Amino acid sequence: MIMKIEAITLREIRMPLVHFFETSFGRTTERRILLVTAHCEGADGWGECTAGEHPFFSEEATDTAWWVLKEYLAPMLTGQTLLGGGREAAFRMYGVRGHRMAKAALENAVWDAEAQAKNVPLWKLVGGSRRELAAGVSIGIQNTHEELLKKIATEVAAGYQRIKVKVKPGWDVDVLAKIRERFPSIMLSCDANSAYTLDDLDHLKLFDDFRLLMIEQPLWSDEIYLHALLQHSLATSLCLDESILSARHAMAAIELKACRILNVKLGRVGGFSEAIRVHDVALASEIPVWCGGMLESGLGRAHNLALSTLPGFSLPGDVSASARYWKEDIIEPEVTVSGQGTIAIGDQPGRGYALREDLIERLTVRKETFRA
Ligand code: OSB
Ligand code: MG
Repeated sequence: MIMKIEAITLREIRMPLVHFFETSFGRTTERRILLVTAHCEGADGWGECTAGEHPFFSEEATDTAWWVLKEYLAPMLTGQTLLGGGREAAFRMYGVRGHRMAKAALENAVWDAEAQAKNVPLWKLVGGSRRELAAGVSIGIQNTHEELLKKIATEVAAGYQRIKVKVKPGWDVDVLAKIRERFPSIMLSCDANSAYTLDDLDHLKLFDDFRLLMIEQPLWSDEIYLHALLQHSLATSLCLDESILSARHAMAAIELKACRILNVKLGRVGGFSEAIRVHDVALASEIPVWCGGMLESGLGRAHNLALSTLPGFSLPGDVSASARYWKEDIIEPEVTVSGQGTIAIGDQPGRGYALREDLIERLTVRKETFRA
């Protein structure tokens, strides 16, 4: 199919979170989200940049993404005629090194337009087949243990199939022990966002007492080999998030036995094309994957759901209801989760969730459109 990209719009929206979200690298109370629109002949595709407000999770941030999109990525695609849709968009941005979250926002916008232009659901276009997704939640560090236990109780009662809690030195074994005491049989995992080093080996071995599904990214964000050393010393499975930026990294991690589970994030790996390749590498090695989240608005959420329909996504993802994050989400309908902790995938063409463009306009703090 021939798709001409006539213009590209960048916009930044501000969305306050219903509840602050705290990880080992900091607390977020309001998101500054960069949205990209690819104005194609006959269809507008939208993509969300998952970069955070600060370069703490990765090197990227909302402002670096804006800069690289404006100066480099948008000029590479405006006025261009693409025969290969989203995959070709990724190919054409190859010359810019890194900046994967910025690239993903634009590439995914083209996939979004392609699905509309072809009149097929986005999940089918990316090769998915699952129609009922298992939903999990990621719960941040709270002010007190009691507040965390209360939050877990709420999410378990809502039906969520897996609870993930954030940990860091000083908020870990005591917290996990209390959770296990109160909730002996829930599917539980933890995410350290690189808060430990190998000096913490003996301490990390204590995590083996809590029957965790996994420990996510305990060590350095750019490290694979040392995770392999750690994995050899632990009974609990490791899962890599920050360390996996491409299918090559996934292959290395699997061959080194650095983890037994992989988290796939659209932004972190640079868009749908690479995320599908990461999935394919993992599936071929029988390594289960799940879809990570980055506190996305409904748009990024819808794209995460499409990705999660691929067959290798056999563990509950950080895909959860809009209402956990936003008083009002920018999509219609919002993402909802059943009492059994599942999300139903519809048959509508495109992303399957309409954008509330009036609301988006009201949330917008800056906007720029580029043409060839
Ligand atoms: O490591 O998975 C992570 C949020 C921001 C940055 C990194 C992470 C997270 C989450 C939240 O865990 C997942 C979600 O969107 O619910
Ligand atoms: Mg993580």
